[in-house]
Amino acid sequence: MTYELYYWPMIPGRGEFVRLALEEAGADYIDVARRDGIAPMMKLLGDEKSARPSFAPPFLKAGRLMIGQTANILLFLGERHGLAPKDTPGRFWIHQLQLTLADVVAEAHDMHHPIGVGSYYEDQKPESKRRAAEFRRERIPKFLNYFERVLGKNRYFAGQKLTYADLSMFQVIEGLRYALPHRMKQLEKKYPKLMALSQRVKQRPRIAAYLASSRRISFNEDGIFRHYPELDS
Ligand SMILES: N[C@@H](CCC(=O)N[C@@H](CS)C(=O)NCC(=O)O)C(=O)O
Repeated sequence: MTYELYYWPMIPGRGEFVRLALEEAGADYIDVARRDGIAPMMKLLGDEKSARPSFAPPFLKAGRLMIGQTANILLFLGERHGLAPKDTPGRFWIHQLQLTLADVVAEAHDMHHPIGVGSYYEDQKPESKRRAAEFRRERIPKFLNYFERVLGKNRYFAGQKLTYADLSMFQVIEGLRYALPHRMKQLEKKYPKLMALSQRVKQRPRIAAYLASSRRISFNEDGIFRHYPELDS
């Protein structure tokens, strides 16, 4: 089956967590908006006849199924493609980690949009500076301490076998490195296990091939992880 991924075509954003899972699975998929523009995606978002419309991208079409919310899509793909544990505690544990990573993503976004998603960064710069200072000082270490602790001596979060949460952890670390290179340089040595995990993910054959391909979209200042030097002081 060919999956259809619907996400904004110019940014890695939340769609990237889904792309990484599809790539690692070797799944056949179309990144619809990158191929056809955003019109089909907007049409589905506004489709009055759809019984289960998504509120926002990303969403995935899998045959007759339409699934929205990043963590929900990954729960689905993880089960289908062996990217999640099969036992119930394991499945919910990995889903829990994914939701916690989604919290990091939301806070990374709020660093440059602390007042409102509908306003430009340029119109909320003083507030962004305050928000970013707290994110750098308190929140990143709190999140990374947690992930380092729960990874423990494991190769991957669920043990020996890679799951979608490991792929997402890699993407979050890459995003933080892009957005806050100065701060991450200070912090990285405190998280050797997470850094090793990230490296392991990066070197997986399918991921390495994907990262080197034109399918991988670079981080940029329209996305979630943005580099504004003034927020990384
Ligand atoms: N919780 C959702 C968030 C989805 C989301 O915020 N999507 C963004 C792009 S990353 C969007 O297009 N939002 C439009 C809006 O909120 O109006 C998820 O994890 O998928």
